[in-house]
Amino acid sequence: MTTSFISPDRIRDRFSQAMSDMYRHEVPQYGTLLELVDTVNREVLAQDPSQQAALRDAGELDRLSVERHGAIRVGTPTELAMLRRLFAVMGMYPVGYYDLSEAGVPVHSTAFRPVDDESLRRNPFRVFTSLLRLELIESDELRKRAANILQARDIFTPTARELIERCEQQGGLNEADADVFVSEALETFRWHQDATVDLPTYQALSREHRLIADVVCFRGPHINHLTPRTLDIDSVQRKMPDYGIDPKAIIEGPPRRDCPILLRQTSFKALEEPILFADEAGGHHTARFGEIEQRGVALTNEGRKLYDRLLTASRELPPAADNAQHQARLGEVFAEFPDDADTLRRQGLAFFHYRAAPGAKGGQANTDVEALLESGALIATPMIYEDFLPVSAAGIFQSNLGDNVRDDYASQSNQDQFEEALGAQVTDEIALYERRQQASLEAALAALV
Ligand code: OOG
Ligand code: NI
Repeated sequence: MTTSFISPDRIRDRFSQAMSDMYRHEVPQYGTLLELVDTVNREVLAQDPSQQAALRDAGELDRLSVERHGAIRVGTPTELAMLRRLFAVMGMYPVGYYDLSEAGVPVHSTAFRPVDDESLRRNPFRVFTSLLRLELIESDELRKRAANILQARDIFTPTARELIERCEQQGGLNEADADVFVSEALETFRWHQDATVDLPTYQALSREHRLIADVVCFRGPHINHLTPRTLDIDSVQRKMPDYGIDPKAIIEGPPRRDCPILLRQTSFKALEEPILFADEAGGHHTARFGEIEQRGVALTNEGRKLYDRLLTASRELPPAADNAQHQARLGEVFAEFPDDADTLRRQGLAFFHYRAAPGAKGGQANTDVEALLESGALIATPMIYEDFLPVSAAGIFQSNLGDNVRDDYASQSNQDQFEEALGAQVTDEIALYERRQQASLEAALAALV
């Protein structure tokens, strides 16, 4: 008997759709954000037919409204390791290591995401996944209490576990199993308004850090935000209040540019939600929000160093009064960063995807890339940044934890410890862009012979 497996890309596509439907239902304000993003995207396309044509050519137009990422936080190495296996079913693998302790958030993180060109094109959905670092809790008593609470929960359904194992053994899932997998996997990310602990325990953990209470006190790692893609983040930021949405103070990441780099993000502040505690006490918790993102070209190590240097310089300026002022200052500081694709490429600051022009032949011996680009035989397009930025992520975390959050955890980057918990190594994101760029160049040159 032959079984045919459905591609992990399709499972990821169904999963991200199911997650979006669930989240819109759970957090109605997120649905409002999606409407705003859709309106702004339509406006941009109507004003800019060339961008519309470019998006259509790239097969992107009907995918515009598909969510680009989500985020969760887990409590134990065992949970993280099982999540790695769950995401692998959908073709999502751990890329990058982010130490957030430096920014006062006691977690370290990775992004589970598709890695090859074709899978990224089909559906780039990724999940920013953080592991709580209980060892950063000072009080012995509280640390042990949190560990015990986490030990007692299982965040996966028995059927999800079974299907993950089946997928690993068989090398894939058939259509029917994939459907069941999607709905069972979804259970892990669902919101529960009944906490697993009593109110005093919640309060004690919350006093240590709001994030610790968020991870420890519930049955599972509820999805805490989803993030659609916008074509004009500045416009969405300005219009949020008109839609009754309260945006965070500033847009994170680089300023607006002609040639966008990396990632710009903003979010609306987490909502206060009613909770029923295990002792029947009622209370509130703020956890879930909505975010939007706009992505630009991925930077090489050199480019990233320049970005980090300029960002640090901008952070040394006095705090801006509002987003407009913040953006204006950022723009001045970033004037030093070349803002056209050719210069970024020639100076080795950004990654590009190469392809042979249709019908072009460059001759066997011609591997002079500049000459081929010049003649139009070879075409270079910016390679989109698929990852996250630790300073921006910290800003997103902080704006959703509310005020008065302690932030005195020292930087304790520990990738080895994270990988041990994960049960695998994370892929270095820069090396991955490098490989994809090289492979596209080799394929393009071969096509020109
Ligand atoms: C994750 C925050 C980071 C982003 O887009 O940088 C993030 C979280 O709050 O759990 O999602
Ligand atoms: Ni996010």
